[in-house]
Amino acid sequence: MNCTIMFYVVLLSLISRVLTEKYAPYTEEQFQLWLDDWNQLTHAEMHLITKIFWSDEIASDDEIDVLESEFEKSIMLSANFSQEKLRELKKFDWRSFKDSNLKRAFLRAVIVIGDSGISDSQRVHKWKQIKSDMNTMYTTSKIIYKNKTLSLEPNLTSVFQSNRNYTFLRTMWKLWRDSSGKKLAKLYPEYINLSNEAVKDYDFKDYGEYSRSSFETNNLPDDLDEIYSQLEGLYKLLHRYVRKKLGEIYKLKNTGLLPAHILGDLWAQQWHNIFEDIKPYKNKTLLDVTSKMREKNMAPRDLFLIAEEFYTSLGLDPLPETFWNNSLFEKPNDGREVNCHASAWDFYDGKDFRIKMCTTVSMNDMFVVHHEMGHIQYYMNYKHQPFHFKEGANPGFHEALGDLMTLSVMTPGHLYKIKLIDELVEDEEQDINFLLFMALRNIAFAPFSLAVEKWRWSVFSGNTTPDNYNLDWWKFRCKYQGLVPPVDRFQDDFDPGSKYHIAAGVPYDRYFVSLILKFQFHETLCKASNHKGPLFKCDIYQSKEAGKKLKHMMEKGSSESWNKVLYEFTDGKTDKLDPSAMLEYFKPLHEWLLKQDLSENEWNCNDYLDLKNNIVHGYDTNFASRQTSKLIEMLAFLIVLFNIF
Ligand code: X8Z
Ligand code: ZN
Repeated sequence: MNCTIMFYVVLLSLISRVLTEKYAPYTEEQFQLWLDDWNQLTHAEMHLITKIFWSDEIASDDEIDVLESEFEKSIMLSANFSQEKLRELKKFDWRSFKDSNLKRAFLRAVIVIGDSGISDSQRVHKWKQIKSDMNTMYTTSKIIYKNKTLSLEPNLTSVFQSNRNYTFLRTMWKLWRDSSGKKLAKLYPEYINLSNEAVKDYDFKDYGEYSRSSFETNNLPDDLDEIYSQLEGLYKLLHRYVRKKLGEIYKLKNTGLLPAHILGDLWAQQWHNIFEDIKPYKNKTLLDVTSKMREKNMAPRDLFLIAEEFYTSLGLDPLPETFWNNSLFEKPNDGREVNCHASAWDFYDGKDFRIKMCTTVSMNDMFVVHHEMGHIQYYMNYKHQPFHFKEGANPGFHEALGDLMTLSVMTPGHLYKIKLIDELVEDEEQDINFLLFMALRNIAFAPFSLAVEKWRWSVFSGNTTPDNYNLDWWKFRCKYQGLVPPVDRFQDDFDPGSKYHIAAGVPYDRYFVSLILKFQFHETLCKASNHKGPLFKCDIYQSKEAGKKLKHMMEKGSSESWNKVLYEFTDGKTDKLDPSAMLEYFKPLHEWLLKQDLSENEWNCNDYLDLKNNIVHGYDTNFASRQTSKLIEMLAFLIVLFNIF
């Protein structure tokens, strides 16, 4: 051993002895001290890191160069700090704690730093680098079509919203996957290995189990399956209705499945953009108020003002001046490469909260703005909590807050109140139209969100190996959503990486949970605001009672178990995720769909999954080859016939 190494070994053992002794004998009282220390340091650390991340996501190339080294330094600093804290944490015997608040604080701390288990600094660095590279690759992906460069936002998003040319959409669908996901394919296996390595230190089986631990149950996959089984009937009816209508438009064949590129969205995750093409009652008023918003010359910032007004009408606090000064509301047109995926930011100083969004003036974006502002409201309301409780009761609560508002804002009654529709027509046909629009957004989203996370859990657990990444992706998407790709997909394609949350490593189970929760919240708040009549007509606008309940829930952050928070919020109705409010909301549509003349939809994914050759057949290729084989059969029959006579 040479002198320098010797020196570091002695130094490290001294440091570790000092640290070990600082909190010894690892009692409950010592844990409180540990928490106080950790909180103070983490707030400061996270404030700095968030500032760097923010600048990295919106800065110009020159600025990025300057930030790069600061960024490198800070991620290593934070990794070392968390690792040291994780080591200390493991020494406390939390099961023997008497104070339940401290027990909970302990479990929250494990969630916050439980993925800091990689001790080799080069490997930590590699993990952070891969994550950052995948994120950058995705957010800077562009496609070239007929010598024109198209970006995801606003170009491709708008193509899928409004273009109805089957083959053009198919081309765009494939080009996006070639230019985004496929490029990430090589990095993903290493990302998975390192993620798993990062959580092994705290006895999590794999990263999927670690990420599920925020939901405080060992049973999340089964729980979600059980909930979905209650929604599946309605989804399948919706699927059959959509297939019938799109079948008429595009002359689709009757396979029970749908091609994934004609549902108004690049990932077929929410289908409301095709509403106008397939709505049952054609002569009813438009539900999409985009044209009205543009007619009124609205600017992106106006959408934020509308959303803020909704929140303050409930008695919640207005946004601070810093929010308006520091947020990014529009895609810069000075050549900067910003990450356009909408997000809300907490800078952990109790003052600075921001939204980053490349807003376009459209109804769709108006709802995204409400969604993001829900995150900001949560941040503002739990700002007094210690760091480990600065989260939603579970991650689904955080996602549900803003979406909950959109259930009110989208009602024709509300849009009329805020002068985005001129005339309010309320009859059964209009109701069915409206509910279909909402089902295309919400019911269609349930199997998508489940498929995404089921795939990722399968990858983390090793059930899905790199060879089968793409094949299994389509297995899940076909099984849950009844969708197949429009063109053949091969082993070297990596379609999951063409979705932001896979490329950026953002969990997706939270959106499924939030989908269920928001209807439970809506039901409770409608009752609190004295709403009479069907749930789908309820608008909680201006209800101070609803606002009070929300504030109370948000202020708790994650300081209590989500079951307890939900129980209190629903006035003792339930402490569980329960889709019955959602089913109640859609009941009139469900009954209407049952009366329609719709063909059965037992879909058979095996027709499209060629396991032997690791190919997922495209909707059209399969059709063509099936047609050819039918033709050959017919010819053979004719030849035989010809020979006989
Ligand atoms: O990513 C988001 C938000 C930010 S948390 C814009 N959402 C998911 C997605 O876009 O896939 C909201 C709905 C689902
Ligand atoms: Zn969100």
